[in-house]
Amino acid sequence: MRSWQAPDLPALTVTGPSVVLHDTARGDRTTLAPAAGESAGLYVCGITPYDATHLGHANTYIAFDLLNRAWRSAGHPVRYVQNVTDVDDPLLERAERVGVDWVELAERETQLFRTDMEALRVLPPDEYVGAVESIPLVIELLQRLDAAGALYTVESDVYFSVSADPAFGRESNYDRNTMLRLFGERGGDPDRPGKKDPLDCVVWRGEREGEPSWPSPFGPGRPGWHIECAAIALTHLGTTFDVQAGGSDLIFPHHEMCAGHVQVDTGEPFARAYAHAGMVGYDGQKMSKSLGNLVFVSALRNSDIDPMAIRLSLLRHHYRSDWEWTDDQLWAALDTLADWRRALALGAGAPAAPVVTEVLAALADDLDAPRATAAIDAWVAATLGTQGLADTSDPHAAATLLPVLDAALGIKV
Ligand code: 5CA
Ligand code: ZN
Repeated sequence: MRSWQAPDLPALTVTGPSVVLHDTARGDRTTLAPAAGESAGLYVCGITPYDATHLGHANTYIAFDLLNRAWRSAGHPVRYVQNVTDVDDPLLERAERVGVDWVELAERETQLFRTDMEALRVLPPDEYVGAVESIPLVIELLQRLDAAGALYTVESDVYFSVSADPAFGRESNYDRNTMLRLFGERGGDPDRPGKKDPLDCVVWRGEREGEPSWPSPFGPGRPGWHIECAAIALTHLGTTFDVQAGGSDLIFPHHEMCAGHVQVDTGEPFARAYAHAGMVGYDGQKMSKSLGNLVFVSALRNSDIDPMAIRLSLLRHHYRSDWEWTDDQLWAALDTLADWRRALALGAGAPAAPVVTEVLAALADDLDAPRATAAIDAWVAATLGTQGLADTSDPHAAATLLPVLDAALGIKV
């Protein structure tokens, strides 16, 4: 499907350091340095388009936009793939409940997501791929998994046997009780009778009355959730790529199952690293479509809020932390952006070269955007003379900083 419009990406005259990222599977930091001349491969799980785009979504996509940008700053081309879960239970349930056609709902919300991503200056994926259009890829992968003996059926549904995956648990490292609890909470069916292991997941859901379905060698039905991302990543990024990313609610079962499907198919590990953004809360709970405690990016934009202030308010939190949204963070970001603009409009300012070094170093250091934005704040304070004499000793300060703010942080002032 169509991706979205790319923002300009100014070329930098300095090269950033190699990118270090916290890998969920290792439980530790790892250096992501693709071989010279090779692209870095990035898969970020996309939205389920029935209620786009809340600030939790925006936070996750902006987090991994920083990774995309940090790799590019370090001189690596990036191949970026993202899916759209444009057929799945929550989407169908919402469409049914509000009485709209599920295809129309998905298209409308996907389009809204595109315009939100453009406004927030998120670099678009090279391949933006829907679940529905990927059904042939899913079926091919399922046939290979079936040949490997990893599938079985319960009534009309096809299940993946987690015992077929010798490395099951490699990504989340959760104990079995935690897996069982999260599987039940996040779309799994641990209690269904007839399964070989309660953790086995549906990979092909047999046709149900009133639900869309597609023909397959396993009977009419539709793809399960995890097989969708496994098939899309495998097809568009190859057997092993650098990073699979998403919010921390995807650690288990989603990313574990994706890795399991591909491990059984290819005998190779899936992503080299797994990165997870923290959850944004609102009114004391995780911002979620099912709870309905949402702040929409489009609603803020419709209220004349500068999207760069939305982006800045999210960048003030480290991507791995869980935090609570409050409106005053947005007002603070608007004020900060006004100060940044005032200082950068002067042309001359405090020495900019060390700030550039610090911003690129911070972002390469596990995407430390709070540290990067603090470096800009300090430069702005020195330039405006907030705490003493204004420092205008660098005549080209603004011209040096502006492209870095844009290319590395995605903030266009
Ligand atoms: N379509 C699947 C992934 S294949 C899905 O999880 N869609 S989603 O629309 O529910 O979420 C899209 C992304 O936003 C996921 O990475 C999810 O982890 C992230 N996300 C959802 N809610 C929040 C939140 N409150 N805070 C941070 N990230 C969130
Ligand atoms: Zn996914």
